[in-house]
Amino acid sequence: MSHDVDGIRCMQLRGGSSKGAYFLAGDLPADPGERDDLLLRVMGSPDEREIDGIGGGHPLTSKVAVIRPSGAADADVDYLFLQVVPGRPIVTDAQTCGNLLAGVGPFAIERGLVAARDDTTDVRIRIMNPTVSRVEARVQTPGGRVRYDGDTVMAGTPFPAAGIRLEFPGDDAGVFPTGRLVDTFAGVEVTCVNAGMPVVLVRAADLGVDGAEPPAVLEGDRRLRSAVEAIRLEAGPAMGHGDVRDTTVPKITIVSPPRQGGTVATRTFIPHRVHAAIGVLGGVSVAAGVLAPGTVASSPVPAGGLVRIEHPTGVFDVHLDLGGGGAATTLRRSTVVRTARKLADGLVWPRSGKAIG
Ligand code: NQM
Repeated sequence: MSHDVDGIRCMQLRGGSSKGAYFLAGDLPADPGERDDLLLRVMGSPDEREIDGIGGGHPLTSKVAVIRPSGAADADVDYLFLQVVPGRPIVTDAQTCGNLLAGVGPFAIERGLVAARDDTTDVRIRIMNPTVSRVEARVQTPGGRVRYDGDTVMAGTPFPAAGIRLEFPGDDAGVFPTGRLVDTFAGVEVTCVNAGMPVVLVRAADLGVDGAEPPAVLEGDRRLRSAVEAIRLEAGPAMGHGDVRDTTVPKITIVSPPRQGGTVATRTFIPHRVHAAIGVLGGVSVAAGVLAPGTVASSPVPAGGLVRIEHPTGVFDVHLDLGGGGAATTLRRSTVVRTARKLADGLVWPRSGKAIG
């Protein structure tokens, strides 16, 4: 069977505040190089607008989830996230995506990898990207079918849908990968944190911005963009990621005092465009940096560990429990609620492999 002639089975879902193409691993080439070439041609990159593919021309809508039955005894499915970078011939597995993760449970049930049980079905997911490795998704399945409609409103998505609870068990790995609560990179004090997504926290005032600007204003500020990239290029190796020029981690989150009754206000470079909201695991990492004392983002948090993160389109709530202390802080558990929706199911056809003429 030829993928180019016969098409490839694919389901498109909105997962959280992102949108992606979901594939069964068995429907894609096993060789990662061939797979990535095919995905660039399916999504439409390297073209900034992805006009000849199903990608949406923005990192948040140019995402791929690859799912297979799990090889681990304590998981039902394995989830590999691939970021197809619009405008560049890059497909990277350097990070996971907690937003597309919301669609993994529904997809696994729809494709028959997991049987719907009662009114809700728990799907145990092993994440194949670094760094978080396990999550349990609770999907609503009344009458044995995935339910997408509901009343859960999730900032970053205008319409209500059925809530999906994602629970991340913690581990013993420290959340401060440089072993310090504060570092100085490119002359700016930062906190490097990784509670599922590598993130560098920077105070807005230290970058000469207010921190409440719309994403387009921040993206249009060339001075700010180069300051952020200079920090990122120094932070990447210090966080254990090597040269990060061509990859999507770490993210940079600019923090400032809250304006809408939340715990902290954020704007996040992912890492070159500014997020319309905030990533899920990016949010968990920010929350860890806010809850731990002594970082550039530490803020008072009510008992119970609810951190309310303001972002450009609303507020993202993260419940988390930290262990250890100081630079040896660990994540014990975190829980978030997302929604997902099936948008399309069928075949996709890649453009031809001819070079750009
Ligand atoms: O942090 C965007 C998104 C993400 C990642 C990004 C995400 C996460 O919002 O878990 O979800 O940071 O590139 O989809």
